[in-house]
Amino acid sequence: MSKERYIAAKQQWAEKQRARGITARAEAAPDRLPPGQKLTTGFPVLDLGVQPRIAEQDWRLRIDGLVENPVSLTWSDFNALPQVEDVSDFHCVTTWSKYDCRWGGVAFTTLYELVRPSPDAGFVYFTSYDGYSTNVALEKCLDADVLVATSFNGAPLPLEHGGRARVIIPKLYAWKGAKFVNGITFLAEDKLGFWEVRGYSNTADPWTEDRYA
Ligand SMILES: Nc1nc2c(c(=O)[nH]1)N[C@H]1C(S)=C(S)[C@@H](COP(=O)(O)O)O[C@H]1N2
Ligand SMILES: [Mo]
Repeated sequence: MSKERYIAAKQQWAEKQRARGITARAEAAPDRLPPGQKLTTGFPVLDLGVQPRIAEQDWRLRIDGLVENPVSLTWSDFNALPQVEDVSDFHCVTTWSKYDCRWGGVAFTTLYELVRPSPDAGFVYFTSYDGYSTNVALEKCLDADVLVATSFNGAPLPLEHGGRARVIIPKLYAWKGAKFVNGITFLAEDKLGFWEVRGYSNTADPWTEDRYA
């Protein structure tokens, strides 16, 4: 299952790059703004009241759980991985959306390839330097637009938006993307994250207004 998703994600990536050259997406496209959302041109900041500033030499991204090759990546290890850019829309459950966010970093599929999850892994649990956590079904992470991002619109990711690195999962509400990420754990069973234990939806699909459980 995961393997097929992973291959499909790689194909989607190639198709998206090609499609971008042919047509720019229309702002007014009726299928672009999910129900109940309002478009913003600013970029609101949502956090738990702390923005942990991690020195380059202290930063780590641990990827573990049901994997053949657990890693603890340093900042230079991370930046030596293949880098990609992707433009996507951002939907916060508090009803604002922002179009055309240009994120740069490492594709989730690259990290998946690196650690080699076991066939039993079906869920991913993300943790952060500010104590935040969130959980996502593995298949939702294997889309080509899911990144661990370290840049935004061509500049290093600002601290308030989750620098040094944050997760971006454009097809889900933005709380599923951990800012200040420091851990990615592959699990056989789902484990609820910070907002999920507080009543937010586990699946978080903006298109069905799947906001609260
Ligand atoms: N570590 C961490 N990640 C987080 C949050 C947080 O409080 N801490 N808030 C989430 C929520 S609710 C949203 S809407 C987005 C906000 O990202 P932004 O501050 O860049 O707009 O980050 C998500 N990731
Ligand atoms: Mo949010």
